[in-house]
Amino acid sequence: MTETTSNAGSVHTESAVAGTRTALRTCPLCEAGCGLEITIKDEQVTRIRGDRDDVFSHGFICPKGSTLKQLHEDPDRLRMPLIKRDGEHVEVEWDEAWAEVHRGLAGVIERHGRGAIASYNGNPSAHSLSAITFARMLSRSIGTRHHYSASTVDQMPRQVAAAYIFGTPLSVPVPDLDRTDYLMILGANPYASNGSLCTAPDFPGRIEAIRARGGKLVVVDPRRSRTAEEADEWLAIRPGSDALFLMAIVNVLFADGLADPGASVEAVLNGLDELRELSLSFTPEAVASATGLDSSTTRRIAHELAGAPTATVYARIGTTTTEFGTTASWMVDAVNILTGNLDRPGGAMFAMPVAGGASTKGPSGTGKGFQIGRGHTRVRHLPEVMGEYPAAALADEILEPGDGRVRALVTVAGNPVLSTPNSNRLATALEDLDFMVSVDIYLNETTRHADVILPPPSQLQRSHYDVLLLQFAVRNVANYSPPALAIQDGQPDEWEILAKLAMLLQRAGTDADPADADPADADAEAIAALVDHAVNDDCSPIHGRDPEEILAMLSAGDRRGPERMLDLMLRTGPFGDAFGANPDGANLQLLIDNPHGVDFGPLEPRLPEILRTPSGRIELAAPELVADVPRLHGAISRLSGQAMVLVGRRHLRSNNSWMHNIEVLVKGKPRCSLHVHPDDAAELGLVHGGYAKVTSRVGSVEAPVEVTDSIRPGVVSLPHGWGHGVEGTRLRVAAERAGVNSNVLTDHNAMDPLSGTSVLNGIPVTVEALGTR
Ligand SMILES: Nc1nc2c(c(=O)[nH]1)N[C@H]1C(S)=C(S)[C@@H](COP(=O)(O)OP(=O)(O)OC[C@H]3O[C@@H](n4cnc5c(=O)[nH]c(N)nc54)[C@H](O)[C@@H]3O)O[C@H]1N2
Ligand SMILES: Nc1nc2c(c(=O)[nH]1)N[C@H]1C(S)=C(S)[C@@H](COP(=O)(O)OP(=O)(O)OC[C@H]3O[C@@H](n4cnc5c(=O)[nH]c(N)nc54)[C@H](O)[C@@H]3O)O[C@H]1N2
Ligand code: SF4
Ligand SMILES: [Mo]
Repeated sequence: MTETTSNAGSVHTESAVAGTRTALRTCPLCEAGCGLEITIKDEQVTRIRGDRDDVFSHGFICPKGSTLKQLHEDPDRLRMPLIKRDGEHVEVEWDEAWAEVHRGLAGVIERHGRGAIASYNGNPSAHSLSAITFARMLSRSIGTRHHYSASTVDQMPRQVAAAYIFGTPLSVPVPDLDRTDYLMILGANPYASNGSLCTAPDFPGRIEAIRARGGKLVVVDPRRSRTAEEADEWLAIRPGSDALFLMAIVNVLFADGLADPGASVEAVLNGLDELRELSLSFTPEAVASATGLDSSTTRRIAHELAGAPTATVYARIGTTTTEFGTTASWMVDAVNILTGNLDRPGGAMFAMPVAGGASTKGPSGTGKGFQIGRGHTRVRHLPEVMGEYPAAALADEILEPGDGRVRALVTVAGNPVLSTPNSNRLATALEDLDFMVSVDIYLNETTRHADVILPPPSQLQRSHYDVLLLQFAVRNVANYSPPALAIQDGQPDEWEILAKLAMLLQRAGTDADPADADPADADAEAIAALVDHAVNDDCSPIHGRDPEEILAMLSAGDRRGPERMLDLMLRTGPFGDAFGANPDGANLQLLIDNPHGVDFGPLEPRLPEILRTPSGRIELAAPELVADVPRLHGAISRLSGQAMVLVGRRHLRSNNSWMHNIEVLVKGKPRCSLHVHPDDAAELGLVHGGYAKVTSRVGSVEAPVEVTDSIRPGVVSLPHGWGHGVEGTRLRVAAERAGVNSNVLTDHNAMDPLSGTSVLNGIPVTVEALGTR
């Protein structure tokens, strides 16, 4: 296999102590992307701390960042492929694993055709340079529409709204944290999560700076989260009602003559009058019983947002994973626009991604716009969105007999058995498959169903650049890290695994020998196609150049794989060197020479250049969004009468479902507990430290109770990603603090129809006391 770690030593500084060196590496665990300084002695990591010279994170790190060492050393982390034999996973050599993958896929294709293969991509693939550059090759090679991912249990609504309004699913405005005077956060808890769709290392510090300079923080959350505790004001909203609250703010902005987008935005704004019409009936009084927020508060907040020198509204998972996720995201943009805060410092701005930004491609100011529904799921007829189907539809597609039934599954960095709705049903479905292959570092609740597991090297053995997440950064920065530790002999890099899997999928059904599929060939083909595309694209800065010359420049020093592709993205990006045309511009060498990152400055206004709508204007009342407003109306009375509902929460020392095998992170008080308000506890006979049975339409779990006034009455909270200790998994630490899986309770039928995203917050439940144990 191709060796891609050849430049690993280039930024390492040898210290005075013999055999000791320092490596710099961006943390890949969450969206903050903190710079890490890693001390390595005799090829063992001895210390990880924040890189004080990192241009973006300035030394900030959370408790998870330093555990990349424990993750690397975790004896349960897979180093060799596993094959399931007689129901048990056994270690095998790579060649044997590949032969098994080839056999398995070929068998399914022979019996059922290509339409029977599906893929699921999980969250860590959004942070992996290998996956960013090669996962597309893999999904194309599958040759079906059956793509599923964690996006439809996460941010898809935010992307769909942005796509209709601004033209691409990556044109998502981010709150200009460092310059704003007023920040309103809905459904996000950056003190635990460190932010999402807002790449901002030390988000908490940036929030504290707002208050230190005399600004205001308002947090809208049914829980008094850690972030709410730091806020000037906490609004304990009823789960699922954020779209109504924001619509009421829009109503007030129009009614009280406060709506003023500003001249430059207004010059490219469609739909202002339609939005005014739409908002008429959503007065603060009309929605008050549904949101649980009194009308005077809503009015005051609208006036504060309009009156602040600058203000920005930011909303995340507590608003996107609800039945009105897309509408809530639309309303966030609407409020930012109407208060004159879109595209200006201190408001909501667009990043200018240094590499690979969708919003920097194609003709500026206009584009094809956005459509969904190129294909529908077989069973529930749910539309395709951004090239994928809802994760919550996967189990149906496997279990329901008939033509086109899914019979094989490829998972990459995903744990859908803990992360997607009605997970018991999905576990049953996975057992029913003819063949499953997983690219993953653990034998866990999902991969235990796989016939073959292909483990990539550890995070510290791989290079890094956040192609995706830097598209949502609060500054324009670029930071590349080479691998900190060398890859073991014979261990393929993650991109090589993905490329080879793609090749086997393409060749399945032919009599090609799997041993002949060399990732280097797929890489060569892919880069040639990318270069060809760039020189033929009249919007590219290298339009008309000689592809051979470009390819030779990219391949200098034997650069290959993700690094070579990243170099192309950097050089053809908005700050790029355009292969000599702009000699001081960015390229990979610049980033290698600047291992603490390169700062390209604060966000700058990007209107109208950023727009990619067919009209070349902001579509504030896109017909697809408008068509769903009657459904929002219909929810007012239902939400007003809502009984007990379940929401989630995150903890700083946890990371979705997969960092629970790291002792230093999970030790201490069990985190997977049910938060209950004292009034509800009294009424239901629940006691602190006792157990409760929580039941929804689709399932039930038993969890320890924590009585706390930090939650709104009528709401209980359980974190997701737990429920370990299942037979056939190999997560010894996690099994000791197994917790329960909250997605046993979430309903696969409940979704935001505009984006196919599951409702994970505001789940109707009943809660019964079980006594103490
Ligand atoms: N109820 C409820 N459910 C939720 C949420 C919620 O708030 N509430 N949140 C949702 C959100 S936002 C998300 S993003 C999803 C996450 O859902 P998923 O992406 O499905 O799950 P993760 O827990 O991130 O699991 C990541 C998997 O990748 C593996 N892994 C880790 N690093 C690597 C790597 O470098 N390479 C490879 N190949 N594998 C790796 C891990 O072992 C694990 O199996 O969960 C969603 N589910
Ligand atoms: N430590 C840690 N960090 C993480 C992760 C992790 O698992 N652990 N996961 C990463 C991932 S994949 C993501 S996507 C991000 C997510 O980052 P965030 O969006 O900040 O996610 P949470 O911390 O879960 O905060 C969501 C908040 O929404 C609230 N909420 C629930 N329902 C509603 C509602 O209907 N309305 C409103 N207004 N609020 C509601 C919850 O009480 C909770 O406080 O975090 C990332 N960072
Ligand atoms: S905040 Fe996120 S990126 Fe920073 S150290 Fe923690 S897990 Fe890593
Ligand atoms: Mo996520």
